[in-house]
Amino acid sequence: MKITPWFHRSLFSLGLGVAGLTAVADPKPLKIGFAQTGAESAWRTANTESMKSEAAKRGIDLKFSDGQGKQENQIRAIRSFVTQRVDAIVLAPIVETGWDPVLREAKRAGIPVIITDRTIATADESLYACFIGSDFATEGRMVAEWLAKNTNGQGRIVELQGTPGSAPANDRRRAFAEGIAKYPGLQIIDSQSGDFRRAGGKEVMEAFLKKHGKDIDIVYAHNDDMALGAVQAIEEAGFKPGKEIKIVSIDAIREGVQAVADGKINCVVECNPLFGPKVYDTVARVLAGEKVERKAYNKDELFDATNAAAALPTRQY
Ligand code: GYE
Repeated sequence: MKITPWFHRSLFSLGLGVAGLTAVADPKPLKIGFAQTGAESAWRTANTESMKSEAAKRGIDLKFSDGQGKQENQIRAIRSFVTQRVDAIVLAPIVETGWDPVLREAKRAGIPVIITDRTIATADESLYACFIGSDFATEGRMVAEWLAKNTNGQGRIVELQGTPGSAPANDRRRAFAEGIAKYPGLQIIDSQSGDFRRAGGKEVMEAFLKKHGKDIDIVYAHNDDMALGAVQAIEEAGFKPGKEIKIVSIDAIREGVQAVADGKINCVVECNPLFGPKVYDTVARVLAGEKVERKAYNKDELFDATNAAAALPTRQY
């Protein structure tokens, strides 16, 4: 077996080192640094809550950093985790590129990095231990298929993109475009970023309505917060969301599923943010030197008028 640099350290953190030989447990809790993107959406709030509450439950000493939507803040946080000599680093990368130098610093310090939520683009796969999150391309494809089925393959679409350069914006955009390409009657007539924020979705939708007016049949939003912002903009412009203008989006936050039950949004594809337990299980396995799945995807469902109301009572976020 190849002994990774973090393997030795982890034995001590888990109380199995020299102390383990004499059956004396190491009381030091596991120290984990988590570099979160920010607080842009309800999805993000639920994700942060899952990571924090699960850490508290397990007695993990969690160093939490809110990147406030900026990659440079996240890079600074990772550097500070390295200086603090945490046992492991969890990163939810705001954008896909630009992580190699700081991940190399973590690697040199022997600290494993677990990428969660959003993927990164790197030529050096040894810079992180594994990825845990959702398959954004599948989500985009599911939305496209639902639309094709429920519109007879007809409609002019405006797209509300997520944060530019982020994996979910890139993948949801590409997979959706590929998905509707088989239906020439479905056309994207405009596409802009609302940065995954409700206010951003509302603002961009207002501009779309000014520019395209009645030409808009469908809104494809990369997340529910922007879809809910679009609902507001559409209502204020005197149109009926969900009827005159169909809306489809991704996340399935409670408010999104509620809007589907209310007939204002037509379909939401789930992107489950509650993977704190899975992340800490995986960190423990990585620290124990076990082999883990390179990319572990959460399973996501779809909600529309047929099942949204029934799902509401058990929605967790
Ligand atoms: O869909 C959006 C959030 O990265 C999957 O980020 C996440 C996305 C999620 O702001 O609401």
